[in-house]
Amino acid sequence: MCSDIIFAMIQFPKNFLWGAATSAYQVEGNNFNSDWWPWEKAIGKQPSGDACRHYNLYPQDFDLAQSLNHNAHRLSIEWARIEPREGEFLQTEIQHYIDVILALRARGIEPMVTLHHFTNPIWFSQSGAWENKRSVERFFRYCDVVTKALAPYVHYWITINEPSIYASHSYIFGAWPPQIKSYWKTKAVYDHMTWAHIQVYHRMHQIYQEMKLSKPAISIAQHLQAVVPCTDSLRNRWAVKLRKKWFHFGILDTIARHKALDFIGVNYYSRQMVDLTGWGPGNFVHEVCQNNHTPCRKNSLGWDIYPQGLYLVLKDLQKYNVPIFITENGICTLEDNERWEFIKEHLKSIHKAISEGVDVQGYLYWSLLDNFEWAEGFVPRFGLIAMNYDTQERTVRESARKYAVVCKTGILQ
Ligand code: GCO
Repeated sequence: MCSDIIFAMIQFPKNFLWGAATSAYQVEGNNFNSDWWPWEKAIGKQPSGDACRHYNLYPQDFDLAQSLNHNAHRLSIEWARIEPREGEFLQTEIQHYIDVILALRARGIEPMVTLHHFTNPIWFSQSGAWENKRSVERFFRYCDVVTKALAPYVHYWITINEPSIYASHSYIFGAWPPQIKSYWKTKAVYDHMTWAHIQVYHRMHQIYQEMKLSKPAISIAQHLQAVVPCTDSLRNRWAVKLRKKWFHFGILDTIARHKALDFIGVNYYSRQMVDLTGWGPGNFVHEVCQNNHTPCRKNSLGWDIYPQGLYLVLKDLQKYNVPIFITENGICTLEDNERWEFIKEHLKSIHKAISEGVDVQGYLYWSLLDNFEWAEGFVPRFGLIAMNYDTQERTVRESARKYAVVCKTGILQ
């Protein structure tokens, strides 16, 4: 059995942030200046098309979030809308995102804004994307423009979402654009993203200072899995150690060393079972055991549901001594009661970490709405709110109503 955690009193700290997360490309629709747009069509996957038409329907979606007692919401800005051609910044699009953020604030919902969530402008991709070392200054310039415009309205920022997932899916597994398989390129991409975060972080703080605004809180959203060895063999122990170093702590250590980490954004979904069958680099970097040694429930994409792993991850992060926000945690399923179970069990795991001194300050469920799940298209259903993509009709799920009680009271019954 995967879930075996039992607790008595489940009360979360005062001022805890409660809400959900989305990303622009996955919900807005019609992001035709982004690199995923031509790629979806080229590979013949389900295209993102109108998605949830959130670009226009955001007031209605935020009304729903408000009615569900959310006091925080994570969203992202689509770089390709702001800068569709290199160096050309569109004031109308910047204003759009100001309006979006003000719409949240008007509903008493604290925004957390992500500047890069997997997609790039087409021009940026055509000039080598993150492989090119000029990516750092290009991203810096975009962030500079956006921060100057949005600083008065935003406190919490994520510069880059899941650098390790972007780098590995695009450059190790070749599953996402530009579909390359090269360890060297992966390393270059990862290094450029790390360096970009550090530079942008310091520039953003400087902008807030120049504008005489109180200090913002800036981080990355880090994808973290519970890395669990199937046996205690030397090979497995090494693999766990190396993977945690490469994919979990490496980037956090570097940005903490450069004093560019105000909090940690944790995206947690699942565990990874480690049972290596060889000593090759591929075994160490990404071999995942398929033998189901300790079976547990799975989501509709086949990912193990492993709530106690979130506790383990949080304990591992305690050493950084900064606040932690769960910036994503969610389940895709067609059985909504599984969603509520999932949320409940993960909240228990978070509470256990809090009761042991881990400074978790918020929980943002992935996702507010069913949405475009990248290469998987619209099939996986992660939303608190169900989408009918034919009619664009939204339906609040029962799990969302149960979660709303926790959002309101800070108590998990
Ligand atoms: C990610 C992304 C989201 C996904 C979510 C479910 O973290 O991978 O931030 O865009 O949709 O994680 O897979």
